[in-house]
Amino acid sequence: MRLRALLALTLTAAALGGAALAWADTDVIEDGTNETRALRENGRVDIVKAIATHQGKLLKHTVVVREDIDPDRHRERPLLAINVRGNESSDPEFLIYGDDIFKNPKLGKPSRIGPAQLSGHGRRWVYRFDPRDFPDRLRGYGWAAFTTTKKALDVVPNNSYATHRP
Ligand SMILES: [Ca+2]
Ligand SMILES: [Ca+2]
Repeated sequence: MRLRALLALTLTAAALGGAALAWADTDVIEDGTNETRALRENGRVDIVKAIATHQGKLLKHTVVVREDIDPDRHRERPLLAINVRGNESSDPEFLIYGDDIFKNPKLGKPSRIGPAQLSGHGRRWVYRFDPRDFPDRLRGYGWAAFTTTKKALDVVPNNSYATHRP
């Protein structure tokens, strides 16, 4: 009897936890550190964690790296890949970098479709953007954060997109 009660309690807690998460709709993706030599040598581009959440009507994506960033090093800014079509391994249809959202066509160059807001402080970069700036708005979407410099590359999540709902 006691065991059953305990089990019920655990299940309730799990259900509540799930509900709270669904309500907050926050994805937190942890990443390894020092994965490659280049990432070992430059902790400013070694992603530790990537988070997708909301701020009012805006989407907020935070990228935490291993060492304090230097906001003036533009090449070390993280990018966000946004996937709205195709499977987990398909190319992203949109890219967000710095102050801009780009459409990423299969052929040809990316073209700007709207504004993004990037701020950086300590070990965090924070992107804010409006899902209404995307064609057909942005409903459920896959996302991945990545850094890419001459030597280093770090992608989070590693081999797929995380799914987020505005
Ligand atoms: Ca990493
Ligand atoms: Ca795609």
